[in-house]
Amino acid sequence: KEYSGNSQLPKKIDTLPDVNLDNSKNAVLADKISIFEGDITTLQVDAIVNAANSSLRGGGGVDGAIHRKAGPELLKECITLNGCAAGEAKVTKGYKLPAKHVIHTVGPYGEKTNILQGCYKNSLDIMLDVKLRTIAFPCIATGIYGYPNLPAAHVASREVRKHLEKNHDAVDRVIFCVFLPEDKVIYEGILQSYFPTQ
Ligand code: AR6
Repeated sequence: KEYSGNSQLPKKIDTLPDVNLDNSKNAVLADKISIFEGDITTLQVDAIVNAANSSLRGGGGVDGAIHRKAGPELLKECITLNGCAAGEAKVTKGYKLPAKHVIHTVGPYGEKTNILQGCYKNSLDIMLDVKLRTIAFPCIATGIYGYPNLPAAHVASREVRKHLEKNHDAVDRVIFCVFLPEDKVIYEGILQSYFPTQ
């Protein structure tokens, strides 16, 4: 699917990453990053991340799609978790999904950067704890919760880069799963600056 143009998109993506890149790791890290455009529930990975709400009882958007595909056993396990605060993350099995696990995280309602950072950091920390090697993230909080797409993509890229700087040996692949054409354009525009290929 090719991007066909949208006048609301930023003309230029010029925010620079504020991580101190360890350039000696660039090639290794860039090799572990992908963009996938489409439905996250089709991905056969160790974990897909769910942009849930604090009840963890399902909802619309990607949350609805994940619960529909996983089947009712997922909701049963989620109910035992007693909810999840914004910025935190909790893991379940994947049930009927091709993904082995679902990491449920709750984005901020509105532009609260530290909470969105927490979503990525805590999801990646769970990945490490549970020894999962492949993970796919949707564009957390940018749908129903209304976080602006471009700043959200910077937060996502920065947190993943920071995590991989320390933990790249434990990670085989991080997939940014974009669902909207404008997010594909945004991630293609900025990932190169966080994950330069040389
Ligand atoms: N695969 C990948 N990405 C998807 C899919 C899919 N199947 N469906 C939608 N997206 P949203 P939020 C994208 O609204 O903003 C729920 O009701 C979507 O285009 O799902 O964190 C929860 O229960 C957007 O880019 O999550 C909460 O109440 C991104 O996923 C609330 O929505 C996130 O959009 C959470 O809102």
